[in-house]
Amino acid sequence: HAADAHRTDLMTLTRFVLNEQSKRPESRGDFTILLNHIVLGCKFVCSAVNKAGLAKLIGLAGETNVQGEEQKKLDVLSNEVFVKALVSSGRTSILVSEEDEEAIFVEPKLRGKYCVVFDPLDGSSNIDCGVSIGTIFGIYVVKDGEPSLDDVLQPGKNMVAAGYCMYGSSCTLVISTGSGAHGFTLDPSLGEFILTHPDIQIPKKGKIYSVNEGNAKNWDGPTAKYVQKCKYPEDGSSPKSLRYIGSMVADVHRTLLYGGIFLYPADKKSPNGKLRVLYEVFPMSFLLEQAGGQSFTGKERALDLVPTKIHERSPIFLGSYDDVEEIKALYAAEG
Ligand code: AHM
Ligand code: MG
Repeated sequence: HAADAHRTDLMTLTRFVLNEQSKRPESRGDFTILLNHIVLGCKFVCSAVNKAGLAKLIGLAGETNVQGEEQKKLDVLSNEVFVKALVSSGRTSILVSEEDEEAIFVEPKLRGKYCVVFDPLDGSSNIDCGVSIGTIFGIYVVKDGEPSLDDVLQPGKNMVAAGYCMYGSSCTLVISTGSGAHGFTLDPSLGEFILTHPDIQIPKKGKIYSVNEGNAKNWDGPTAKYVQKCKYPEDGSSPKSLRYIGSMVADVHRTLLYGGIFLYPADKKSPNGKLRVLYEVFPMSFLLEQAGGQSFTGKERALDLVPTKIHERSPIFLGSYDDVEEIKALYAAEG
């Protein structure tokens, strides 16, 4: 049909979220406004990432971030864009960014009811070679009264929304406000995110595992046993394939669409793993659960974890329901 070639009824991200919010009687459009500012940040970063080679944006900015890593110019730029967009939305009170050691408390006249935790540009080791990178974010609502760190040191299950934007071969934004995980693709000619992956359901069991095996000599028993079973299954099934990009957003996005498991376990050198609870582990765990998968820390459901510091880390095992069940069983057996 000729009509199919040009869809005329486009479900943009704004329209989708307005629809979702209209089902909530208390909604006054604040969330939609906040999200529009997050989307502006994502579009800016997408455009900057695409032009990275041209604009000579790549390279060290000569600064070091909180975790002692060298910052690339694109990280700095992305962080600034997100902070300014979020503050100017007038809908936030507290911001926690991977790039800022301290939480940012928004000045009283611009305050709103949301806290946003985010990693403005994750996967920094992949910037210079043009491999997929992304932005990750989670959103909490502040309690009444003066905003405080307690508003963000909340278990992930208290988030009201979470999402990521992947700057890959296309620019894809996946978001959940607690009723499913939905994927949108940026149409560059329109400058709009269009719904392309409604209600993503992760396969119940997958054929892929994703982990940095270079750390194997330092793994604990259950992780080592699990990965061994991926390669040499004991139940007659085929071995799993290994895929590891080293950008959490890209590795999780593939896991969500194709199924399987993503692991960033503890090891002897990093007893809490590498990934950050607030703006890496929680948003991804939220999305995975919304898509029918699971997320586990090695001890508990990841979304039950109560962070005590804004830059806290945790081991993470997330993916298809059945695959995460297996790793849970191995940790349970260890006692
Ligand atoms: P970053 O915040 O410095 O970009 O590090 C986070 C990234 C994740 O995207 C990815 O899952 C992980 O680090 C990869 O770590 P490793 O290089 O140790 O495998
Ligand atoms: Mg990161």
